Amino acid sequence: MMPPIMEELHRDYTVHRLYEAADRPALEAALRSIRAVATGGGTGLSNDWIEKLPSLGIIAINGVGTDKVDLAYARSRDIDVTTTPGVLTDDVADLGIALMLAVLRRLGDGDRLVREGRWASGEQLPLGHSPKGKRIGVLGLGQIGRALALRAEAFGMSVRYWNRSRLTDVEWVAHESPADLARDSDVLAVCVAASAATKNIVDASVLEALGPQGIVVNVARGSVVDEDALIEALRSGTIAGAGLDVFVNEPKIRSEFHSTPNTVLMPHQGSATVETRLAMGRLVLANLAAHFAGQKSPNVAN
Ligand code: 8YV
Repeated sequence: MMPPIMEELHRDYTVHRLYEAADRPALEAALRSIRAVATGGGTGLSNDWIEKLPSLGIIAINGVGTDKVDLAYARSRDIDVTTTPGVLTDDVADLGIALMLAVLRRLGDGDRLVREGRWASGEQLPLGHSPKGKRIGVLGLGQIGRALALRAEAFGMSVRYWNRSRLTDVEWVAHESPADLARDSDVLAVCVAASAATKNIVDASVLEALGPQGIVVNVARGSVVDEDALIEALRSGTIAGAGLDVFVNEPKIRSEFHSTPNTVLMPHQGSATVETRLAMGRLVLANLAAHFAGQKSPNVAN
């Protein structure tokens, strides 16, 4: 979390930082008295840790993903799990569009070509592709999926989607399955929340259905895409490319991604802007403050 947020945290609470090795002994001594955990969406808190914290009453996630916390187990121990909804929607959607454009217009390849002096030596970047007139399939039409869909429309794309539950408040074409969606899309934008039900929801059959002109963009979680299948599909030309902000084993991602063609990689930056990280941090502080004031936190997810 950003310095102003950490300052407030330190002002109002006794803070132990798990990620600072020097703090480990103090942390071990304090385990029984720790009443709140602040954590990242990609980090969460394991059940092993929850068991070590008998006084824990709240896990305040600095993010919207709850896949790294066992929500039901936390509830069974009367622990609130809170998130930071709303404030990161636009930035994550922006990054999804940025990744799509980066793949379509070969931003990564072009940047490398210029920097490495290959342009000066006469090498040409192959032509890119226009988003205009293409079909974008949004997998998971929650807040982020909707924001991404609206942006895609501004680029002249037509939107279709798949969502776990039927939606009655949108006019975009709904598809029955992820494979049906992929078959009817040029760009598959993965925005679905990670859970046991959505693990590997983008598998080999979905990538096959997307086809050799198709592009995958993932701003959700690595776990919702079968990475073996994705790497194979990129290598073999089963799909045309991918723009990825999230991976299964972050930050130590599969080394195969270093050499997959037409792939733009980002180190999980969807919500990583100064403005949004401040807004997220403020929500974390608000969730903690309400909890310690004996009130229900505003953004309890379990
Ligand atoms: C953050 C996220 O990168 O919201 C989420 O679930 O993954 C991201 O916003 C992360 O939570 C930072 O702590």
